[in-house]
Amino acid sequence: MFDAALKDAQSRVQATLDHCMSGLEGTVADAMRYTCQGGKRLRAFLVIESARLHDVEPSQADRAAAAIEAIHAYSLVHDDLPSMDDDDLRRGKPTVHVKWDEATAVLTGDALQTLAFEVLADPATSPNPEVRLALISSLAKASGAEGMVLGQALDIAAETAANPLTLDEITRLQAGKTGALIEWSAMAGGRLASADTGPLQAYSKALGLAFQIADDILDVEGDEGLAGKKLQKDADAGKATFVSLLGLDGAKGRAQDLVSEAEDALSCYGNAAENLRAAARFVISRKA
Ligand code: GRG
Repeated sequence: MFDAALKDAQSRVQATLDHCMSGLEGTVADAMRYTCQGGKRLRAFLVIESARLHDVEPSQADRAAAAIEAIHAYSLVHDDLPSMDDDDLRRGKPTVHVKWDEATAVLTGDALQTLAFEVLADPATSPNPEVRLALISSLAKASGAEGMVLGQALDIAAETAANPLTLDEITRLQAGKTGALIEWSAMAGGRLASADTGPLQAYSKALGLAFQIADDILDVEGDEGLAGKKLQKDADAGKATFVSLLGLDGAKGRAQDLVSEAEDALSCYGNAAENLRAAARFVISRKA
């Protein structure tokens, strides 16, 4: 059931992204389309499933899902730049600055970011302007200087810090870098329905942290072929991670506890939230 739902989310968000970029021409547009291929589409899945829980019109959920995947794709293109993580491979393909050049990669990330807000601002995302505004302002906050950008800045600063980060500092860094977009995704369905987003927020806070711990575990134990990116980077750079701070078994135990916490947060939805619970289990068992 979860596999089918994830596949469905993947094809729906791809179709929506293709539609939203269909009128664009030129090199940056080509690089945007290239960047928006592949990936697990976990964030799109969270939007679509949280929207389904609240009986939101599927076409509206698909647009919010496309918006978050566009922001996520922008962050990956910029993160891969030589001035940041300097990666050659992403989703099993050459990164944008390798396939094109750095200027194209910067512009592609910029254009994907603005596309996300354009998609949310369109009445096709919600006929209610208050809902559109709530989606736009919460996404700006989640991706900006209090959210993902803050997390990325803390991560870059950690590379030259005199001492390795503590567990609290790593947790704060990751809550921004990875957690903020995951939280936005899982809360989007509630926002689209103008419903209480409390349970989805509790679920997604635990899920986001479990996702990042699993990413640190994959960095140590994963297979580069399956992951589609270079691994062991954190260890090579001598960076503190959940694995270096908790040990491999400690990190696995903490991730498992967070999955249970995420599952429990959805008790008010009963069986209807089974796909979201399965997503929490998937996050720590994934190989990519
Ligand atoms: C450049 C402002 C700015 C932020 C970059 C997302 C990010 C912040 C950096 C990516 C580096 C990284 C490996 C982060 C750890 C977790 C993460 C976000 C992994 C990639 O997300 P997945 O696994 O990727 O959902 P797919 O390809 O499946 O979409």
